[in-house]
Amino acid sequence: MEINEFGKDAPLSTKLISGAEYISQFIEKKCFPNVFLVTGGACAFIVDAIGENPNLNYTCFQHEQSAAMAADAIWRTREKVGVTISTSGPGATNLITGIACSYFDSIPALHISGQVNQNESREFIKADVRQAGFQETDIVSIVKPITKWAHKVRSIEDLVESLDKALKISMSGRKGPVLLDVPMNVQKESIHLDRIAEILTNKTWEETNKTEIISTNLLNEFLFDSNRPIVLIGAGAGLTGSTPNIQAWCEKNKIPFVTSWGAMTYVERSSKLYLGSIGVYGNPIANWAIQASDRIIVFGSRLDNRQRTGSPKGFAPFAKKIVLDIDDQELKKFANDESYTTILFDLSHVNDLLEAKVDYTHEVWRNELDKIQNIISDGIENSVPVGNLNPYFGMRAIQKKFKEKAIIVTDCGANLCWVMQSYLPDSTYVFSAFGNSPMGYSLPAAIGAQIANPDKEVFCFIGDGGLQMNIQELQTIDYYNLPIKIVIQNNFGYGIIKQFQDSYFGSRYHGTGVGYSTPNFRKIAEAFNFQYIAVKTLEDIENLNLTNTKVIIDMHLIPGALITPKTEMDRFIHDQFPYTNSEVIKLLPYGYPEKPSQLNSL
Ligand SMILES: Cc1ncc(C[n+]2csc(CCOP(=O)(O)OP(=O)(O)O)c2C)c(N)n1
Ligand SMILES: [Mg+2]
Repeated sequence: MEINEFGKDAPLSTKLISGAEYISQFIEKKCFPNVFLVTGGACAFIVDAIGENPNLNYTCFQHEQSAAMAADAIWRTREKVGVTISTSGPGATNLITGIACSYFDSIPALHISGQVNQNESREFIKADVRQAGFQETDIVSIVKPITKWAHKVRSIEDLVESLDKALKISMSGRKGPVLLDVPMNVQKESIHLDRIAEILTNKTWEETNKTEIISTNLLNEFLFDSNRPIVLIGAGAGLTGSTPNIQAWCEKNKIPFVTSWGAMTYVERSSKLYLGSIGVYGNPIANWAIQASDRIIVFGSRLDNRQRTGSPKGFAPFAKKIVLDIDDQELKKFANDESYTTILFDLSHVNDLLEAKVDYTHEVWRNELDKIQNIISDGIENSVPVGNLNPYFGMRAIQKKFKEKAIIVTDCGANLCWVMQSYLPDSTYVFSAFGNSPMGYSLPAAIGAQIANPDKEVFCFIGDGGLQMNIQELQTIDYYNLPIKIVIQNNFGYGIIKQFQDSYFGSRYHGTGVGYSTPNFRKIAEAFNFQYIAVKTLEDIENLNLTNTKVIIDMHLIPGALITPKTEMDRFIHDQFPYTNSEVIKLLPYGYPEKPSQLNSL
């Protein structure tokens, strides 16, 4: 921050500003200039200062959880830091699920909670009581495990230093959300502009980022005797903006590449070398390629158990893997497996590595992959019995309606899988809260995305269950007149859990069919002033005529619509349900183990 930025031309008489005004000016200069909030007594001074700032807007949500999820979507779709303001106690605790979405997916966000006056607080009365001030909650301790930094501000000087520090921490290294808890008396206190400048010049903290110095020849050395290389691109690469360079390097050296779901949006999916996303719900050919590969370069992916399954030993059993990641703790996971080499590396410097020229015979590997692709099925036709609307075909049909550069936000459950397993057009940007995956994320995230990108078309894909988790935000969409297109992938139940119950609980639908119900979405649409369209067939979808207004498209699916393909428990990623591909295992030369228990024989 330029130290004289705050009121540098201000006349002497206005050289004092309050804590609340300072927060408002800081956000105006450093963050996305539309603040997401639900007000309350303990944050009223901040909300007022924001409202009185002609260069800042604010959006009122109906629940703080949604404000946090919408702020998360600002970075994902605009690369500006989203800000929330909430009151103390329940206002702040309501943020938690949204903050966790940002934390697990490495998304910067700044959350500012109001807190009771310091002279009314537990700290002040020096007794270990549960609560002293009305609505006093120790939000800092509560969010510590899901923020990069959470801090209760103790004075206005501390506020000035902490805002600067919080934002820098949020955006540096492996990015993530931060929270500042600001007592009311600090919001009201005044500070001289010269003092602000002084504080920012004499910071008491320092940024540190550790990475290893590595040989530019690293990839060359790793691949020198490889016949079946694969590059796995993770969201860590996407978030550093390095994906186009990595993809260009793959194209130059003809190395097939796959992605995690989180990274799918960052690559050109129409490339012939792109095989799809991997994992439990991955695309079959991408999974097969991983399993057959002999060398895998992993750029910025934590290889969680949705990618490697609960039996990671069965993931790429014939490959040596090299993992480049900015988070040393993530790399520790691989310490006991000698097939992994790990390198602590900031992928924004990835160009240094991409000098490597790889010498291998692409055609042989390509032929093998083509052979597999030609005999396996992608599984999607098995989702529903013929004659019913297939969610995958529905997805393909609705894609044809997307405008160039449309933003697609998807939710959680079967509907998430159906969207992510479909190859979305290159020109679309697609995301979800992949690591935390709370039901109801995509609705407020679509609001954040639409506010941050008013010129783009925003689609919110969501299940009937997920919609009910944040249904109150339909009011926010109506009030701000946002032209969001909501597609309910309505299977009248908690589909993904039912599928799990089919496999392991003899189709006893406790909590998913029994005890779960859906409202009349037509009446819901009417209550919130949405256009409502029910679609029951592919033709209905093809005939959709979407205009620039908000709409709920209620896509009726049969309750038993399945996620196909899916890797079930105790299987490896190439061995997915429905088991139409199992025979192919035998055709391949690599002698795959079929069950984790057979791994020792490898
Ligand atoms: C907040 C939250 N509660 C519970 C879950 C567990 N869960 C995951 S998916 C799911 C069912 C989702 O139903 P729906 O939104 O209709 O999606 P479908 O699987 O039917 O497409 C549940 C209960 C969750 N992910 N998030
Ligand atoms: Mg459902």
